[in-house]
Amino acid sequence: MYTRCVILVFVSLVVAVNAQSLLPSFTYSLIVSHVGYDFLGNFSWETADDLTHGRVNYVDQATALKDNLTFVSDCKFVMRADDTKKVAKSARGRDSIRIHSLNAYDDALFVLDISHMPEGCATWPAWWTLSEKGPWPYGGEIDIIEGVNLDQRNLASLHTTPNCTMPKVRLQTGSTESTSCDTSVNYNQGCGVSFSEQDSYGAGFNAVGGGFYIMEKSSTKGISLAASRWRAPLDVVLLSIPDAYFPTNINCDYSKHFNAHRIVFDLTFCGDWAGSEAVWNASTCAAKASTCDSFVDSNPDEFAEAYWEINSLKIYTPHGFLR
Ligand SMILES: *[C@@H]1O[C@H](CO)[C@@H](O)[C@H](O)[C@H]1NC(C)=O
Ligand SMILES: *[C@@H]1O[C@H](CO)[C@@H](O)[C@H](O)[C@H]1NC(C)=O
Ligand SMILES: *[C@@H]1O[C@H](CO)[C@@H](O)[C@H](O)[C@H]1NC(C)=O
Ligand SMILES: CC(=O)N[C@H]1CO[C@H](CO)[C@@H](O)[C@@H]1O
Repeated sequence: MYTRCVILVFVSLVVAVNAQSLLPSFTYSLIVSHVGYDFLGNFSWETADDLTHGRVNYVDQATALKDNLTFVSDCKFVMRADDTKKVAKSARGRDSIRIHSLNAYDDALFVLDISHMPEGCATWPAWWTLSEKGPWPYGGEIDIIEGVNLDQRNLASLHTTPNCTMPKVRLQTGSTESTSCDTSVNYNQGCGVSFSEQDSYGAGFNAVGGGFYIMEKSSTKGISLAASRWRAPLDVVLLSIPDAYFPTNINCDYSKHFNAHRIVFDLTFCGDWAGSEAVWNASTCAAKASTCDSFVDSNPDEFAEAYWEINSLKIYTPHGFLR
């Protein structure tokens, strides 16, 4: 039976320039709309080792479809971790998914509508964008959704070449965690902003049925991010103060640090962040296993909620063309 997808479509997003609003300053036009099957043809499934040392085995598209780690319908695109098998000590890790878009985007507004994001101990999911040209960190990295283990708040960050710093206080509702975006500072911590809402991430976000995540990448204004758990109309979200704002100015000139980006989704386990001894031990997850890796290996059933469920990914550009 064919069911029409319930999706909000903004063919042309016309928002007046407003000094109080950081997000919109153009008339944006929808140029790309990914729903259901579109993801299969427009993204590439990556299988390389995780550079953040995660206990993960990224599988190719055919394997993912065969094992139902990727599930597609007219209205849904699901990417999950395997939650059926134990992982052998000698194996690379738990089966999971990492994909990147075939297209790359300069100035654009990205609107992700999700019903569920991966949650649970050992998980480290991310929705982010990365310079197509690189090599990293040239051209920059923008982490839009990111967190680990049982986190309740989203952490958005930029990672760049040297000479990119952010003011501690700026027009955003989130709190500044670190101000240097330079990857060579603080062991590549990046400049991070923790979202103010509890439930902007993980189990709480899923409990309310998910919502929108929006990122504006603008060479004239910089980078703005917003989350909306209640599916408020998009123009309301866009006219509100963003959760995280990374301005372009003399301390971080956008044109020197960012170029066209691909879109990436991934779900790794443990590794440099979720699995670091200090982070794992500090989390209540440590009561379940002495190390993150051993937790991943022995508890497949704990990964039942480790999945992305995407309703749509829409991309708008200021002038209505790709590049
Ligand atoms: C595959 O995954 C989808 C989405 O989670 C689920 O609805 C479906 O029942 C699964 N199919 C099988 C054969 O397990
Ligand atoms: C960073 O700025 C300093 C001081 O202006 C300059 O000397 C240096 O070359 C810059 N580094 C890069 C990588 O742009
Ligand atoms: C973390 O916990 C493990 C097991 O309880 C312990 O062996 C290790 O020393 C702890 N590490 C840190 C950094 O707290
Ligand atoms: C933006 C983009 O690349 N869209 C393509 C997605 O995949 C379908 C077919 O798989 C193409 O027709 C689109 O052009």
